[in-house]
Order: sequence, then C-alpha cells, then structure tokens
Amino acid sequence: MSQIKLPEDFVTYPEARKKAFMALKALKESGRRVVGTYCTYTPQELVDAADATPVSLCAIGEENIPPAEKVLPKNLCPLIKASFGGAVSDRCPFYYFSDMVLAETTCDGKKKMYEYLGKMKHTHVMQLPPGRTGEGALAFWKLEMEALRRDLENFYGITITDEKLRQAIKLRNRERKAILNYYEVGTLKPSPISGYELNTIITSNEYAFDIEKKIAFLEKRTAELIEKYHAECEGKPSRPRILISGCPTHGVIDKVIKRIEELGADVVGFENCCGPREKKDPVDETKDPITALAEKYLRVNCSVMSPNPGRLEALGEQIDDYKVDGVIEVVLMACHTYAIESSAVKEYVTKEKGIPFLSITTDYSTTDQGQIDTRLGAFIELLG
Ligand code: BJ8
Repeated sequence: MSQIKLPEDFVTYPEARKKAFMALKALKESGRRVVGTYCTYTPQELVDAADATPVSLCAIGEENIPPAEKVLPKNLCPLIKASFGGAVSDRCPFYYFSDMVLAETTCDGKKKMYEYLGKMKHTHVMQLPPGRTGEGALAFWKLEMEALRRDLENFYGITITDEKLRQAIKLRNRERKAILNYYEVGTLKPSPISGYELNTIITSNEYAFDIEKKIAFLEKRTAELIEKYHAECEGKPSRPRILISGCPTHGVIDKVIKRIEELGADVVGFENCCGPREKKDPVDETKDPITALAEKYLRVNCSVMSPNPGRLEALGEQIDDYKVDGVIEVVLMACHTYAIESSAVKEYVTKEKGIPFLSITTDYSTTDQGQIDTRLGAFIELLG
C-alpha cells in the first residue's frame, strides 16, 4: 500500500477543527456574531452582511452518534446523527458558540432533526422548494431569502443594507473563484496534488474565518502546485484517475478518499458538496441582491431536488474536464435521495460516458473498512 505525499505543514481535518475552536472562541470574545449553518443552500452572503461569521455545524465522528440515538432513530444518515449528537451533548463547540442556527428543509431527516434543534437555540429554517423548476419555485425561495434577512435583522437588532449585501456577494464570489482554481489543479494529468489533501484543505477551510486570508492561502497553494506540476509531474505516467460523487465526504475522508489513493489511484475531483459544483456558479453581481441570491442558491444540484438533472450535467462536465477513468459514488447510510439517484448516475456514467462506476454505502464507523478496501482494490485493479 503506497503512502500519500503531503506538504510538511499539512493539517488533518480533525486537527483543523480543533484549531478552529480556539479561533472561534477568540472571535466570540471579541464580540463577533456567529451563525451556525449546515448546507450548501445556505446564503452565506446574508450572514456576512449581518456582520456575523457563518460556521459549519455539519459534524463528523462516531462519538457523536450515541447521544443522537437517544432521540433520533438508529436508521438515519450518520451526518444528521453526528450533527445532532454534537449539538445535544455540547461536544460541538461550534454549535455552543453559535448565537443562532440557520438551516434549510433539504432531506426529510435533516428537516425533522431541526425541529429538535429549534427547542435548544433560535433556529431559522428556510423552506426550500422541492424542485428548481416548479412554477413559483423561485418566487417562493426569494420570499424565504427576505424572511431570513428580516429574522437576522430582528435577532441582532440591526439593518442589513443592500450595499452590505453587494459587498458580501463580491467577496464570496472571489472566494468561490479561489476555491475553484485550487480544485482545477486536479485537471492536470498526472495530478500534482492528492485528493486527500484537496478534500481536507477545502473542508478545513470552512473553519478559516478570515475570508481574505483564506483566499490568499488558496491562491498561493494553487500557484505552488502548478509550478510543481511543470517541474516534477508533466509528461510522467498517471495512475487511474477517480472522480468522487454522492454525499458529502468530510466524515469519511480517511476511510474512503485516503484509501483509494493508498490502493493505487488518484482522486482528482469531487462532484459532491465538497467539490467545485457550487463554486462554478457565482452570484450575479449586477442584479438586485436578494433576487441574485435566490437564483444562485436554487441552482445547487443536490439530490434533495426533484427532478435534479443538473447533477448529471455537472458530472459529465467533470468527467471530461478532469480526464476521469472511473467514478466512485459515496452514499451515506440511509440517505434515500442519493441512494435513489444512484441507478441513474450509474447508467449515465457507464453508458453515456463509457467508464466504470462503483457505489459504496457507508457510515462513520470503521467496522466496514475491510469490506470497503476489498471493493476499492478490485475496482482500481479493473481500471488498470
Ligand atoms: S446541498 S448534499 S449539504 S443537503 S447525506 S443529510 S442529503 S440524508 S448532506 Fe447535503 Fe445540503 Fe444537499 Fe449538500 Fe440528508 Fe443525504 Fe444525509 Fe445529506
């Protein structure tokens, strides 16, 4: 099994979260507002415009599951259970430091879990339309943006001006571009960066609260990697190139992403919430900010939307751009929306794109590591 080469100053995702506790504590003590969030549908710009810092409450860790299962059913997605367990057990300092929670009615499990969270702390739940294309979907979602703006204003006793919103949109668009450019290093063949590092840096960056610093870090790292490609990698043979699809993978980075690379393939891209899907699509800076935010966040290609054709389009583009040899889909246990879309994704990948596909269903425990290794190993061997 080969070792993944990582930069000397590499910080793992759990380490980055630990470091962020202290940074958030300092922010809080300085009087900064903090809003806990869960999802790619969250209009972060509205939180920024309230002079608040959005912080991800999407938890990982097996230790957060037992406290959750005292209230929630065992047969539920581990991401929902870990997020709830971290909050109710006070193990999640990000939840603890959040003044309020901002959530969206995405999948059934999450939206029902938010009802319990709402009993502990002020929780604003944005009602998401069930599909992007339905008549009235955009108008409804725009009303939800306005309702969030009012709630933030009332909760903090402030006014969120259009000017503040425009500034926030510009800054987040710059951040999106920096993240996208970093991801696109993975399009180089052979890739100068491991998918493990890519996934870790991007998810850890959710806890880098100074956006300007985050942009500067990503721009520097992207330039270094492009230089490394020309100096050390260009013209060399490539290992099989894998694209990850499906549920968010921050809770299974070690168990799936790292293992794929240790078993002999390169993870070059992510077609999931940990990937560039949303980063490719900036907020329109020329429109009224609420309309622009509603339009942008309704375009997120998540399986909770029905229908969800944008996911296959994005997948196809990424397979081509990242010169992918095979797709591995990660479905978190009991995630019905991604599990149901899996057949359509398999058909698209194997028939339309003509490359192999593997779907893995897993949770945050380590009990299935042996079985996962066997399946990953066989798949990678097939790719040659
Ligand atoms: S935009 S993927 S972050 S909803 S994996 S909790 S869907 S049962 S995480 Fe998600 Fe927003 Fe979509 Fe992204 Fe439910 Fe599935 Fe669990 Fe999920």
